[in-house]
Formats: sequence, structure tokens, C-alpha cells
Amino acid sequence: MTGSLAAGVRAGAERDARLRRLALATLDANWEHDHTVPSRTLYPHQWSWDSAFIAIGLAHVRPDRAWRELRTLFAAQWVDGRVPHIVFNPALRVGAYFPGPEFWDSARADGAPAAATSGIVQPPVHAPAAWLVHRRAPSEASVAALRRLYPRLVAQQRYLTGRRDVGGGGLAAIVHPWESGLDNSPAWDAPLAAVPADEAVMRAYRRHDTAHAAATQRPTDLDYARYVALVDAYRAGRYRDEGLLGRHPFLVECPLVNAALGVSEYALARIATVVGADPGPHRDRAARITEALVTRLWDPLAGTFRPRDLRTDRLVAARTVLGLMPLALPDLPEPQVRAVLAEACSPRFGLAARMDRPLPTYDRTAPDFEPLRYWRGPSWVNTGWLLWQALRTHRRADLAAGLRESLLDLVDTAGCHEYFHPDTGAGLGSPAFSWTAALVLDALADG
Ligand code: 2M8
Repeated sequence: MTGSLAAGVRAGAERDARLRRLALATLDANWEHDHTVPSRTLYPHQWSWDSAFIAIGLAHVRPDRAWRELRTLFAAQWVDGRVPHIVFNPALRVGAYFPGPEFWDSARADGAPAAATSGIVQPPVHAPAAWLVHRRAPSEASVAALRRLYPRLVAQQRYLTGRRDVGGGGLAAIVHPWESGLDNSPAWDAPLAAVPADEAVMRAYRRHDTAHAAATQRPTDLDYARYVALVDAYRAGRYRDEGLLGRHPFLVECPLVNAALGVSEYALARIATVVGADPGPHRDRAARITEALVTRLWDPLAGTFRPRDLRTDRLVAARTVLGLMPLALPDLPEPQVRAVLAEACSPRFGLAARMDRPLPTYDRTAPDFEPLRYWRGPSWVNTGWLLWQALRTHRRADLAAGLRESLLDLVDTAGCHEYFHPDTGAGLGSPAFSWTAALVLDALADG
């Protein structure tokens, strides 16, 4: 090895060790008796898809805690199978987060658990997370944990493909942008515009987020007025899903939620073989979801996936990172794989074997691209990690390596931030964010 090569290898190893220490310290600091908070300041309760990502990272360093994280979340599963997007910590003061447990009022809904929760869901990334946790640290305890979780994961899928198949085409609909996890993504602008709301209603509430993060980096008051109106509407029907099409003002089929639904069936097939269940039906369902995604959300002219607004039965025009997510499906047909890769590698998203800027969450070339505002441009580690996994599934080692390096360098330079400026890489939002730390640990383990 030449001197400069050896120095490069040493610098790489030092960076990785530094990142590992930072990530572990971040996760340890955010651990809260039986779960991990996404952030001590901005998000002091337990969030559904955060816990899945967190478990994936914890598997490398604290496998017991990884299972505990998932167990706590699924203990709050509703009778109909929905896994709530927030499980509230009863020890926190009223006003620790908006909207809090009093706003959601889950106790009055049929089939809600004893713990106070929200009434909506988030992308179902939990079955793949459980599978990864087991694969990272297989043991008798991990098999027992899979056995306990399996029926709950199946119930979660049944809820989404059953009651939430509002469009009748084999995909799950979301009833709130929060269900996508990408709250204020431009993907939701058009469907949200149809939700009647007045930002003046926000005078009646106290937003908690803007006390901890710059308002320029968060959704607007008008966004929040609509978020509140949608919760009001869903809660008024006690979070029941019957007849949603006739009465609920926001119903959209999201490419990320449905890609996760399909990937979950593949993960459940694997889990089934470990716990002695039949993997066949899961594989069949995975194939059906993949087919439905292509039939309902593929836009052949744009060469990407787009959300379908069920109220207008039209595809949403904005090109966001959500459109790349179906690449995670291993049996996605070749023409779609090729086109999504081309979209990802276009100047809109800039994926490359050597990336000069991090992956944004929205088309960089769009006139309304906002580099600071949350899901309207900034880079997020979870969407990067999901695409990284998808690239590995489709054996694009070159692109996967480029994306991984970009993610690790971003966090090494700025810290475990919630999101990052997509040009400068500066840290934005919460400075000690759990899924950033967790997914860095996972990426580090798989060079
Ligand atoms: C963000 O969403 C919450 C509402 O659920 C919020 O803005 O208060 C999103 O980034 C979401 O994806 C994430 O799960 C949550 C907690 O990290 O924060």
C-alpha cells in the first residue's frame, strides 16, 4: 500500500469510529425507559416509523433494546390492527408536544389501547425492520421476539390492505399527510388545497415545534391549520374507516407507504419461515401490491411513481423522492427499475457513484424547491437509507456506495441532525435526531 493510500484508509477508519461513537451517544441520550424519542426537544414521545428505523440501528449495538423498542410500539396497536403514529408518554406535561393526547382523544375510539395514542398511522416499515434486527443479531431471543411480533405485523398489513383500501385497487390510502412521514412534501400540496382551513384557527393553539426549530425550517401555519382540520374530521368519525371516500377531505395513495407495504410482505415471508408459518401467501400479496403500484401509481410519461389523489382520481404532478421509493420492491418490472434509476440519477435528485451534493427530498430543479423547509427540499437520512437499500436490492453497488458515502459524510460534517441543507450540507431541525444516528450505524456496518 502506498503512503497516501494508507493515510486514506486510516482517515476512513477514523471517520467511521467517530461516527459510531456519535451515533451511539445520540441513541443512548434519547432512550426513555422503554422506547427512544426521536428528539428530546421536538418529538418527546414515541413515533411509529422512527422506532422501526431506530431498532435497525440498535440491533448493531443494543439488540435487547431494539426488540424492546418494537415491543413497546406494538403494545399500543389498536384492535383493528393499526399501529398508531404516536404513542404518548403519560409522564410528560400537557403541552410538551402539539397536538398532544388531549387533542387526539384516542380513549373515545373503539378498539384503542389503554395507552393514549394518535389515531393515524405511518409507513409500515416495521416488518423489514424486525427482519433486519433478527438478521443482524440472530439468537433464541430474536426468534422468540419474531414469534411474538409476527401476528401483530400481519394484523398491521391486514388493516392497511383492508380498511384502508379506499380506492379498491389493492393499495392503502393515507388520510393525513402525517401518515406519509413526509408531512409538508410538495406531493401533498394539490390534495391539501381541497381541505378547507383558515390559518387563523392556529391562534387557538400553541405550536410546540416552532419553539424548538426555526419557523423557516418547519411547515407553515396554513399547513398546520389543514393538519388540524384533517385530524378534526377523522376524530369526529372516531377514527373509523367505513365510508371515508364520501366524507374525508384527504385520501391519497402514497408510493412510499405502498412500497413499504409490499416490502413488508417479502419480509413477512422470511419471518414466516423462521416462526413456522406459511410464507406463500405473503409472497403472493407482495406480487399483488407490486402490480397494483405499477397499475395505479406509475406515470409512464414522467418515468416515475406519483401519488394518486383519490378525490380527483388523478396523479399528483410534483416529482418528489416518494416517487423513487417503489425501487425497494425486488420484483419491480425492469422498465420501471430503469426509469426510476434514470429519475434518481437526473439533475432532479443527483444520485451518482460519486455524489457532489446530498440526495434532496424534492426535485432540485423545481421552481418551488425550498432548501431549508423540512420535506420540501432538504436531505434526510431515512429517505437516503431507503434508497440505498433499494439500490442494493437491484444490485447497483456503484450507486449504493456513492449514496452511502454521501450520507456518512453529511453526518460526519454536520452531526446527527434531523435534516440537512441539500446544497451546503448544514444541519437543520433537531441537532440530536435518533433515526439519523440509527441508520448511520446500519450504513457503517455494511460497507
Ligand atoms: C415529523 O412529523 C411530526 C408529526 O408526526 C411533526 O412534524 O411533529 C415527520 O418528520 C415524521 O416523519 C416523523 O416521524 C416525526 C418524528 O420524527 O416528525
